[in-house]
Amino acid sequence: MNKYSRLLGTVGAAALAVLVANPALADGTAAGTTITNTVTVNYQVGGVSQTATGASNSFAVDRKVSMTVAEVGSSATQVSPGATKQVTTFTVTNNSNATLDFALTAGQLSGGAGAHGGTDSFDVTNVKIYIDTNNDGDYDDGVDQEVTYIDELGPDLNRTIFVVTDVPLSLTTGSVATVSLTATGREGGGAGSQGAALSETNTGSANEVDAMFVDTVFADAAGSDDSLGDGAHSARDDYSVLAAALTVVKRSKVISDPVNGTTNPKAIPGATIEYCISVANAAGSATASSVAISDPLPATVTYDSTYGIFVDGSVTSGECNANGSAGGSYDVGTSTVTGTLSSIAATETKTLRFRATID
Ligand SMILES: [Ca+2]
Ligand SMILES: [Ca+2]
Ligand SMILES: [Ca+2]
Ligand SMILES: [Ca+2]
Repeated sequence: MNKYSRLLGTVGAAALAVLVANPALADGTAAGTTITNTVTVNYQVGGVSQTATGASNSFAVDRKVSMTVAEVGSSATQVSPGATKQVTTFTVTNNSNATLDFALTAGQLSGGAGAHGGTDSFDVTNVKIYIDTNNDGDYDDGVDQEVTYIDELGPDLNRTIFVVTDVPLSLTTGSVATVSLTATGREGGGAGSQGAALSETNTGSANEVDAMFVDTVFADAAGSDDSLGDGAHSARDDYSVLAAALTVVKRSKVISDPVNGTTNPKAIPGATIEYCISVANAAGSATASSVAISDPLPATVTYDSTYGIFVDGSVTSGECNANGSAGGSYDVGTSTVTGTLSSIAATETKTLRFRATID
């Protein structure tokens, strides 16, 4: 029998006057609130009304501990290989009827199904937890503070929490890292410090002597990485990699030689060779930018400064076209041709061309 039904049994159907000190919240009457119930009994003796008698009963409302961790949004955070400070966003809501602290921990899957499809295939690094200090819903580097717990979160209130991580290099498109955020209820412990661990109690419900004792009941659900009624809740989100997949091909062809000219030329000393470096990006890939090419020439050829260097040309049927715009440079000291291609989107191919003569 709970406290409320026990009281009803005591007073029967007599008039009830329930005094509730705190306004009702979505999460119920605040823990520790004293509920006083006074009964009045009127009676007569010999047909004459007598002074009324009565009784009152008080008890304290117990503490229901419950919280919800939820991912913000419903898709993976898309990241580039090597990207730093990549964000997944969660909310932590206090569904308890008391102000509590909430310890925060971030976890990672080691394999298994991702939160948004795919399979967990890597771990992010440098995992940190931040609170949305300025309450704008976005992670602001240098503004939002790194935390290990939420301090003094009142009933019905929530905070936005960011899990911020770095992504390793050399990952391919479709790689998934699943992270979880777990919030564990703690005693409030005062502002500015994390309160003690919570545990369920069962003191006040056994008899009325202990009615003013505030018991603690875990009413939390099972989340992605916690259990039913364990004083904690959790949710997951994914990082999904979108990488560029570049293929580089270096071609050469003989343009002319000192004997045959441009008709069926051969690669004899004095012949002019055209080098073409093509860079292709695979379908479904991220756009590659700042594509910088560096090509040290072998000692047996001499760079053709008259012809120059052409960037952003195209390839047709596996052959480099004689196009592109003048660009790039040649460093005499290191005998190196360099040039930068403009951004290469998925399925695009761009080239860098130059000529040299065989010594
Ligand atoms: Ca992982
Ligand atoms: Ca913010
Ligand atoms: Ca606290
Ligand atoms: Ca739980």
